[in-house]
Amino acid sequence: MKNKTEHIFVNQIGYAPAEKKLAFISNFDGCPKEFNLCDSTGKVVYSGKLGDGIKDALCEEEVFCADFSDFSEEGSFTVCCGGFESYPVKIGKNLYNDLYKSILNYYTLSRCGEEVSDKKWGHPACHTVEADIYGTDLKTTITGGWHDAGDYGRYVVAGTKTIMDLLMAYENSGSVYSDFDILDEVRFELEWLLKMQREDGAVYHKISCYHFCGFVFPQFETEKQVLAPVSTAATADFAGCLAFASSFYENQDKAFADKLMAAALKAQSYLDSNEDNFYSNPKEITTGGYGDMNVSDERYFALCSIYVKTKDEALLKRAIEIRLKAIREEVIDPKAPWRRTWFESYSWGNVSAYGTEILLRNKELLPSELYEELKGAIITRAEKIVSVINAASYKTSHERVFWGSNGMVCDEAHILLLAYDLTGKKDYFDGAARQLDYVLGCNPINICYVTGNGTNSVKNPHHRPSGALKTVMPGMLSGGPSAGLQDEVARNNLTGQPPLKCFIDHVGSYSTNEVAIYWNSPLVYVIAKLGYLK
Ligand code: G3I
Ligand code: 9MR
Ligand code: ZN
Repeated sequence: MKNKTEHIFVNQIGYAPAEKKLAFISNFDGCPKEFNLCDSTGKVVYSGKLGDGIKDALCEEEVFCADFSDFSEEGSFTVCCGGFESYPVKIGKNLYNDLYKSILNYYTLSRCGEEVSDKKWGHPACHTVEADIYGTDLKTTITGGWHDAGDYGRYVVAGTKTIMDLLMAYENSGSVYSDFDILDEVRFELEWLLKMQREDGAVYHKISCYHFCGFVFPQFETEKQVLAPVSTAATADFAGCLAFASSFYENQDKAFADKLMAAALKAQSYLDSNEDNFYSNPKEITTGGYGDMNVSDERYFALCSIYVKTKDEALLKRAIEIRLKAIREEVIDPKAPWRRTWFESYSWGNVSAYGTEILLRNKELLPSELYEELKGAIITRAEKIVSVINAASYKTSHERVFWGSNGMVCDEAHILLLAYDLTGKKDYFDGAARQLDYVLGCNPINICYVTGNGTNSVKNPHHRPSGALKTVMPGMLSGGPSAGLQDEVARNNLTGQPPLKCFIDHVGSYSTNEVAIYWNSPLVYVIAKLGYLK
């Protein structure tokens, strides 16, 4: 018995009337060359020809594009082809408001150290017990911050990336989406970050229990916590993030803004007088690592962000020296030619694009040739991403599919949207929109990767509160397919699958189905920037 929806993949949240509208159809016996758009009565309201099939190495099947961009009537439809029918396709305005609210509400529900009031997901304050300061006999109590992901750890590297994305989203959606106070939510994480800074300006890498707990609600993880050693990555991310964030609070709370900036400068001063300190878990700690053996991008981000606040040209000079040194000393690994040592990125492990974007927004503070060079670097990255998208069966930006791939395609969409801001070239805007289509349903799993949204969405994420309640918290973007098969469930169920099918909606698959604050945050940014809230 064929499943009517199995071959047609659509953005399950909806399409903007005036924008490009693509559905994807995986080849099947007798697949015709045309498709129809049908209204809720089954009446054909639009017919079109399928594009040429593309069979790429990410999905290993021939996939056709069904382009219905020139149909702009608002309403609910289905894409029909050869007896198969898609999930409902909505065309209209303001289709993203509920999704946007739910992916933002995830942060409020993830708050640590204070009571969370929610009928289903609420709980008393958690993780208020003392923490060992690793390597000393001292203890401290550090409350606040968001739980990182499916676990309850609180990691500086993850929190700072999240804040950057949410604040950049706020710049585009703050006025449109007044139902959710992004600045207030981000302030909750900033207040926690301030507690993570040591007297000398260094920043502790994370605070968590020594080991991951079972699938219980947060208040039942009562084991001893530990404040992990300081790291250059955490200190530099802290400096760059808090300097950038300080501008957002200057009007509403100058004292808080000044506190953020002072802490950023103190972190920078620590960086200036200390060699790189690469984090890796001490043997007693087995929670998340966020290890990073290249912190030139973090140092660059910090210098760029503080430069535009202080106008101290020596900082700009040092930032550019870091960038040029990395490019000059680039050693291409023949086994991994894609792994460049310097390219603009918004990922948690390579935050260089935040620095470059901050500089490009302050054109008047840059020598013109530097502005042109940085603009050229973003355009080069965008052109490469667009060429990958054009050759991809599902128009995605993956070159490889690894842990957190759904967050990665949203980060790549951020690069495209920055390039669009710089050039007005619509290919970049459209390429970013395709990444949103992909995570919301235009994928070979035929799933909306955001829990509680869309017709067929992720139900069993690797997320402790959801696992404990055996129901799913809405508004969380699953990490998505990962060809690395880095957990037992993935290895047992996905071996032999093509990369984009290396996903299983199973609570045990943390490498393909966990959720994370810094996978939701680029999604928040992309929706806000595409203007889908209007
Ligand atoms: O960057 C390389 C890429 O160049 C290469 O092509 C690819 C395939 O080999 O691997 C990529 O590296 C992967 C990296 O994620 C990319 O960010 C590593 O294989 C992969 O092991 C690494 O996984 C990280 C995972 O922790 C394990 O360390 C995820 O990024 C990171 O999101 C995840 O973070 C966890 C926290 O530790 C704990 N809290 C949950 C959170 C989400 O799962
Ligand atoms: O739940 C943990 C998840 O947050 C991490 O991303 C993942 C990788 O570090 O580890 C998960 O914890 C598992 C541990 O690694 C192995 N034993 C089972 C734990 C729960 O799945
Ligand atoms: Zn907690």
